[in-house]
Amino acid sequence: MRNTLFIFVLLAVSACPAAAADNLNVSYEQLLREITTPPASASAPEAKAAFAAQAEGRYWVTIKASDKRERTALLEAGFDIVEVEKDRVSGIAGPELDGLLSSKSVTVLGKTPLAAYASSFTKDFPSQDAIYHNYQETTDLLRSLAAANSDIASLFSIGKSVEGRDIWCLRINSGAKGETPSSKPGAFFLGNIHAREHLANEVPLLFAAWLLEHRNDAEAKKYISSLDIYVVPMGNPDGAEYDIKTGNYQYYRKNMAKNAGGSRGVDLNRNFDSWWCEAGASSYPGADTYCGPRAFSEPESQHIKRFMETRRNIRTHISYHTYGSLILYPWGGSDDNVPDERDRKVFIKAGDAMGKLTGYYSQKSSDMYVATGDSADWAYAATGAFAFTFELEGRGFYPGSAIVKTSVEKNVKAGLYLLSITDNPYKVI
Ligand code: 0X9
Ligand code: ZN
Repeated sequence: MRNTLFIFVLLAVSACPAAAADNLNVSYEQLLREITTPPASASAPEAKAAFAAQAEGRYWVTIKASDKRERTALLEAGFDIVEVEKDRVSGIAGPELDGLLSSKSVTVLGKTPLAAYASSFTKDFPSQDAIYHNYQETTDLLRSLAAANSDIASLFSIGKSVEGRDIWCLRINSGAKGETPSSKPGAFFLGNIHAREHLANEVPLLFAAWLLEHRNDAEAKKYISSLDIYVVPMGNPDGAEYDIKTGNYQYYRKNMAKNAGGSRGVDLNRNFDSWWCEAGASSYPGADTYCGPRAFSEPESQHIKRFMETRRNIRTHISYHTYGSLILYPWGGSDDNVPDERDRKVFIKAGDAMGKLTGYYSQKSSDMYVATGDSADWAYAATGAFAFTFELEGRGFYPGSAIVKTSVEKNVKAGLYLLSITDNPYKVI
């Protein structure tokens, strides 16, 4: 179904370049329409078997944890916190955590085999979520958008992943193209550095599609002509592909690095050089919060580093994650406030404004838990960009297809707000 759409867009674009903007109108609306009407088909039995094998020995666990210090300690022990409630956290634990779960220091409130837990989501397993964009579909859509808007949009790779996939960046700028520097104020939207957070690809991807479709509306036009806008929707393409490739979700978080000792993956949101691996991260390679052998050990985080360091015009940034309906601002790796009082006020004001537009709750990142090495802390510390982490809405990592339309629409508003302050973020205070 999706392939048909891409072929249509590509044919239409190549056959009639002058009508490209009209075709994109079809494209964006069509994308959202499809999202509300998912195809109904059952998962293949062999895919179910593959998931069962992957889920073997892994559990969905609820543990007592009453404050952020306890939450941080659990992250350090390698527990993959997924949901935070007042007095407890829930998440995924593999066999390596058996010792922790049976120790006296931990109160386990619930423990369900991951396969049984996941089966409650069967109606939204990948065969029914075909409207989400996998890596090839993301690539195709980005290419279509760039081709149909070649006067203001260009596509380039910021570098390759561990497994050699290009990490694509769509740039929207009425003057500079590709990797040519620009002195216009820049905004950088990054998605999906955690593999299983597929909605975090859709939101920036479709925000880019929205901007280009509305390129002639006064507001979008203003930003397109005055700003340097970058969208990297899929920051961890290997992990995102691994998570879906059997047809059943794997609950996979990390990249696909081959670790010493045989395990797979580094948590890219613990691999940045901001108090690297000091808190809320694990140095155990098998853990979901594994920080890697050293800061920036991973090509994906290295590319994001280089990308931002070589574009010092970038003033605002969102890294999209799921889930929690939260807007988080630095610091995440320290209990402290950012030392610059004016900057702190900008974070609070802009976070609250985007909170109103999305219905998300804005707070200092470490108020959830302290976790060092995250990309937003690094981005702010190293480049001065006002860097936010968005935890998009939804119950679970696989919230189904209907949520995409809702989430994209509210995040278009937040994205536009961020663009509106990118020329001078200090104007909000
Ligand atoms: O733990 C993370 O990396 C993010 N949550 S997620 O469920 N998407 O994995 C939150 C990062 C917030 N940053 C800090 N608290 N440092
Ligand atoms: Zn995440």
